[in-house]
Amino acid sequence: MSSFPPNSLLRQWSGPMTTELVRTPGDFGLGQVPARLKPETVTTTVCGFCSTGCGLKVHLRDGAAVNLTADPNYPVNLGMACPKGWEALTPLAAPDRATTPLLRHPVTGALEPVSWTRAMNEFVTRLKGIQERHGAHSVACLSTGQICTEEMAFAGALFKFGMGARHSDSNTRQCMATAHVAYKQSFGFDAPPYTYADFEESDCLVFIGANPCIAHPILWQRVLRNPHQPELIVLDPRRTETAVNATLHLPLAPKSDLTLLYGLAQALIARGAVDRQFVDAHTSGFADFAQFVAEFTPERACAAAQLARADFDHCVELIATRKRVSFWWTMGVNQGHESTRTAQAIINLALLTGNIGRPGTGANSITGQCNAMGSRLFANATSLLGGRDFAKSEHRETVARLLNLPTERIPEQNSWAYDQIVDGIESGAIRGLWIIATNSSHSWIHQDRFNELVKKLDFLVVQDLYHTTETAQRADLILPAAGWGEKEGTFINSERRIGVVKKVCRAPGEALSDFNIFKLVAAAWGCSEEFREWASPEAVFQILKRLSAGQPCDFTGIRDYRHLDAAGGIQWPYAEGGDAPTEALTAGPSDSPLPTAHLRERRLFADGQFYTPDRCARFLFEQPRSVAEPTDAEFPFVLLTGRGTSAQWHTNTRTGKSAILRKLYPAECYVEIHPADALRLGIAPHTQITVSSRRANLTATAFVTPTVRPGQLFIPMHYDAVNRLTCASFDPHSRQPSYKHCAVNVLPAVTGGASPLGKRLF
Ligand SMILES: Nc1nc2c(c(=O)[nH]1)N[C@H]1C(S)=C(S)[C@@H](COP(=O)(O)OP(=O)(O)OC[C@H]3O[C@@H](n4cnc5c(=O)[nH]c(N)nc54)[C@H](O)[C@@H]3O)O[C@H]1N2
Ligand SMILES: Nc1nc2c(c(=O)[nH]1)N[C@H]1C(S)=C(S)[C@@H](COP(=O)(O)OP(=O)(O)OC[C@H]3O[C@@H](n4cnc5c(=O)[nH]c(N)nc54)[C@H](O)[C@@H]3O)O[C@H]1N2
Ligand code: SF4
Ligand SMILES: [Mo]
Repeated sequence: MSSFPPNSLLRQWSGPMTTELVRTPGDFGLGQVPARLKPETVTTTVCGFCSTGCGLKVHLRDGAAVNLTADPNYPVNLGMACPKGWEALTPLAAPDRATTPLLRHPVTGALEPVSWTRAMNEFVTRLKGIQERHGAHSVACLSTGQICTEEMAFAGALFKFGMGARHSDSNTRQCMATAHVAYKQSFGFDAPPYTYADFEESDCLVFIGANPCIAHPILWQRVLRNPHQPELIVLDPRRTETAVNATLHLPLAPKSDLTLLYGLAQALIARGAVDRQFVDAHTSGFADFAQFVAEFTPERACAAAQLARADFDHCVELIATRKRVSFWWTMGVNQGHESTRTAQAIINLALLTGNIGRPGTGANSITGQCNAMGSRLFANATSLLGGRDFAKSEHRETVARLLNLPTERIPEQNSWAYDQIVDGIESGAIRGLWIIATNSSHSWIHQDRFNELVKKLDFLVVQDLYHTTETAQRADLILPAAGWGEKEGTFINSERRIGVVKKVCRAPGEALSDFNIFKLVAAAWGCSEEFREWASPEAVFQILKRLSAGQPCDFTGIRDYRHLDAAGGIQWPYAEGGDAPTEALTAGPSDSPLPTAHLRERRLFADGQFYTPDRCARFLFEQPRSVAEPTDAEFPFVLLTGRGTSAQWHTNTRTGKSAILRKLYPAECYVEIHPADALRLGIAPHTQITVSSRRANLTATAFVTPTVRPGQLFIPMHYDAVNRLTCASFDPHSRQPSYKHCAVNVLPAVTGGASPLGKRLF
């Protein structure tokens, strides 16, 4: 530790501000000279909440952000932003920001401010001590899809190649693991094929377990710009905001998707809607699939999904007859007990009808967090850097060569998944845990068990913007992080677009960017020599380019941040020597009049060549299975959970800090319950009710509404008690938690009374 000079590093790293990143349009591509900072000027950045990745203009005074507006020139959002985007600067100024490291006092148990030197000293001594006593893999890491790609790559490389540990996963497991595995198995690589122009080019959009009106409002705006009078089919048990706008809403029974989708495939095959030419040339396994789905008759599908036969037939008719059908799925699919096969059942529909690779088509998973796509490719958690495989020796050798590291530094086995890490705490295999930019104590499934288990840890480090999160409050050491807007790097959005985020504010107190925290850790751990090249986010971007070379996600054609900025972000793949992103890259003909933004778009598989060894996409399927916790007499309701409003973000640590956003959603937890159930149980609107599962119960306000069907309840995930109820069950292939199904009961609360707000919620 003696050679470790945090204070000088701190001084060096806390600046400079955004000056070198503020440019006038004349700068772009014309040399590298930064514009002089004017008293009032504007820079661009990408939003740090959802995976839409909207472009924002940040208005600066004296180099610091004073306001922001939606960027009309960014090809993603075309001048629009949702409430979270407009309010993105507010959470940075919250009074509960962590401004110094905080260490739990061994006697009083209080979290007390300490210097970075002390914090790093504790970090290293405690975690190294655990490794010495219990082995290198007894320390685990849970990270995130919400920091920059350069930061997550640094975290993953440092943790595995520097600290010698193996088990790291992230909140992307809760979110995108299913899409990741489904694509990898079906297409040979984790590659969402679409571009956002497809929302406007489709003549039939099928949304499955997705509520973009709330969760991806700007993508929904893109749907509304569609000039083709498209059919909008929504498969969601709830009559969501999106379902209300559908031309056909199929309110399927929760978790009946797989049977229904197989039934749709059977019916499409039976009516001759198969694109034989495409299937023969570009897919494998169709004959087996057709045989497998033969038993999924319309009667069986409708019975399982509790749908009217006429609606089923109408859906088949639309998919069969429309020319450009696109399938979009999100958490209603990914968060299920058989989610990987369900996602692949969607992929199968696109393949068999030849709806892929053309404008307005595709089997399209919409991503969740701002950089979930970055974490899928570069977090070095469950996949080796660049979408590679830890278990393949040639992949390990390539990465070792590119990083100038001995191959032995790279673990030969994959990490445990999130749930296995949690089980590892229970068994005593995991003794130290480093949690970065995720609030597990609120968001993990069967929360009470998680929160009991973390008490068993010898050392828990939490790296967050706020010291008040449910997880930070349980930490032994809190590392104060700079947030979006206070650091630079890149994000990759849902359509594979790499965009630049910039430092437009100074982080409060001694908070450091995650990137600089990893630098401090590397120095304190004694492995900074191995990470000498990882000097700045932009230096790491060059390393990432190298790691992408020759992979499907190759982006070696991007020069640097400046290039990305000038181009309005660039979608991968964009290999060196490839077409310039400002040229027309849309595959296939299009008859729609398009804005210039369209010229900056690209989709995959126009040539029908997939990333599997035989270049064919695979039909993958499996018999449906029953849910982990079916309803019964004691717990007769299905609990659904998900996003509540466009103004709430996950565990609300950020959105809860904005007075404007707080006006846009109910302060207290509420439960959607059908009027027939409310009447039967004597539950009056806006009174308190108790919802109980086998694990816990919570009290919330009854929102009596026919959005849910009888026998179903819905509670938004943003209220912390929700995951006290959920049942820890997982898809066997992706190990993603099944957040959207557990058995519960509901009763008027013992205490009764009106809403704690004393007013109507809606
Ligand atoms: N405002 C806001 N936006 C967000 C987020 C946020 O927290 N707040 N989070 C972001 C993230 S990380 C993600 S992953 C996305 C999530 O985006 P979405 O997946 O669109 O949002 P959810 O509400 O979780 O789930 C979507 C729908 O799945 C339905 N569903 C439940 N069970 C089933 C089922 O068995 N089958 C089918 N077909 N549908 C079912 C639910 O009723 C719900 O309407 O949103 C992103 N955007
Ligand atoms: N019941 C139920 N549970 C769910 C879901 C559901 O639908 N239903 N959805 C799941 C899904 S899809 C997701 S993605 C997860 C999300 O679950 P979480 O990841 O736990 O949710 P967030 O509130 O986004 O937590 C991010 C944390 O990182 C901090 N943070 C933000 N930016 C930075 C940064 O730059 N650096 C650092 N160090 N910290 C930062 C924030 O303050 C916050 O504490 O929840 C899952 N849980
Ligand atoms: S839609 Fe997503 S990316 Fe766009 S402004 Fe809203 S939160 Fe930000
Ligand atoms: Mo997510």
